[in-house]
Amino acid sequence: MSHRVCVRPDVVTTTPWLAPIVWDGTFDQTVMDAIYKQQNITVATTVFALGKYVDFLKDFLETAEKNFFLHYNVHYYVFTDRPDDVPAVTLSPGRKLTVLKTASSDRWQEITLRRMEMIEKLIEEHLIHKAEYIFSLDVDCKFYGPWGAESLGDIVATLHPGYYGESRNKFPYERRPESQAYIRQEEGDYYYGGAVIGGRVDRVLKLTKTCRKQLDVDRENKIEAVWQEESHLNKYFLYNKPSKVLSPEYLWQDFKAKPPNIKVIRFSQVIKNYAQVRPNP
Ligand code: UD2
Repeated sequence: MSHRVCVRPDVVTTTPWLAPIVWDGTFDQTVMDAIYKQQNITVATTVFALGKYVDFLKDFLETAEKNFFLHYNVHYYVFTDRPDDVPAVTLSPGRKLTVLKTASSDRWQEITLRRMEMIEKLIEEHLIHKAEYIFSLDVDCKFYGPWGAESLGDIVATLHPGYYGESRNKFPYERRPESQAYIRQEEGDYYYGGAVIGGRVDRVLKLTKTCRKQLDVDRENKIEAVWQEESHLNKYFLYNKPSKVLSPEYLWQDFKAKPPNIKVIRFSQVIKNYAQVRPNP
């Protein structure tokens, strides 16, 4: 790769605070691996599969084993209320899976937003000295392309595929001042997806702790942000800018056609029947 030419003139590759936005062609995989391989890092990966979402695990894990941090130490942590239904997927050397029995809920909103406190606890009680990096990923997704060390950074956000390139007034931020997730009309940089969060474990601990506290305050005030923990995540990133931003190559949606500026889809939400998989409407 030449270091003199702009390799992706068709997309924005840097945020206004000079964090890289990762697109295919903007990084050299060999250099990335040379940096991180010598550190012998472990990438903890949390995935929640409660209720019928346990059915998404097989494809998620099988495709992860073909694409996600190949030849690195990866430790999956599967939170589920149905441990017996976790599929047996053969893992490559250096890769582990731990099942964590988790209480269910009859509200999907509660399931998605409680991920913050569960990740916070997992890091505090277990991961802080066991892994260097962590990713929290939605389970109703598949890997279609390589995802590796180029995605690592202190604190990593992902552009939501539904809103990248949109103007700020279209972002579905929480607009009620009563919620801790409130963002004013004239604020906000991007709309980030709740499906992919990553970074160094201590930095993700700070993120999950802060969001969990804000969610607690909202709960006391009997208000639930429009997109649950995703709204609080967007508020967090407004004041704590991500050090690296992943392009929608890292969070696509199967129902969307691939535009020319998406050269490779790495991870994508599968098409699901919400009425069938969620515990409540
Ligand atoms: C969006 C976000 C999601 C989350 C949610 C907020 C993207 C692409 N998706 O997706 O990350 O922020 O809005 O409400 O950014 N889950 C279960 N069992 C359930 C319900 C959910 O295990 O019964 C888990 C599962 O890991 C799932 C995740 O929670 O992947 C997110 O839930 P969703 O996929 O139903 O949320 P969705 O599609 O509205």
